[in-house]
Amino acid sequence: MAILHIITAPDRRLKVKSKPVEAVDDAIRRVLDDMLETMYQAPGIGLSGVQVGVPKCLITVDVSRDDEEDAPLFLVNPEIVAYSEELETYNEGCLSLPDQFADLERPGEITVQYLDYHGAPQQLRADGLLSRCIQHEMDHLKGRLFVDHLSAVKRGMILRKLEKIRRQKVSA
Ligand code: GNR
Ligand code: NI
Repeated sequence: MAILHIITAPDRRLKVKSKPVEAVDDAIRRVLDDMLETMYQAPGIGLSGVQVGVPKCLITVDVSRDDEEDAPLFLVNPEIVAYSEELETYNEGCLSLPDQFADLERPGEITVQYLDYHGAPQQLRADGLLSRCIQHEMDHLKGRLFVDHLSAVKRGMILRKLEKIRRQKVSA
């Protein structure tokens, strides 16, 4: 297992559309294991392949609380097959937009089909934080970040702030 580097915005690699996985083999499982370890270490509740430079349709999620058992979830080639009409608002963050948060409306409940860690087809109905996290990760697979849901003004503010932080780090 290995900790992978998480790409932060602005970076063109975060805009790449991820490719479906052809077979869930040992090489894919190794990437999933590394993604999970990277996500726990960050720490975050979700991670997509594209964020660690692997533009394949791979997602890890764990929305269990600190006082609960770990509940890792691996989603390969996820497809959302149903959305609730009701929208919910949640203050979203992203490991690729460090320390940046914004309220975002999304459908509260989803049904997602995917392949699990063993390549078996699964269907999951999710609400609350799990639904939020899966929708956020699926945006990454389409090359989208949560700031892409905001107005151009708000998005520009966040991205310029991150550019400035990067320039300070490079010159330090
Ligand atoms: O750790 C994360 N927390 C989070 C909080 C609200 C909505 C979405 C997320 S996902 C984020 C990790 C991440 O950036 N995954 O891509
Ligand atoms: Ni994210």
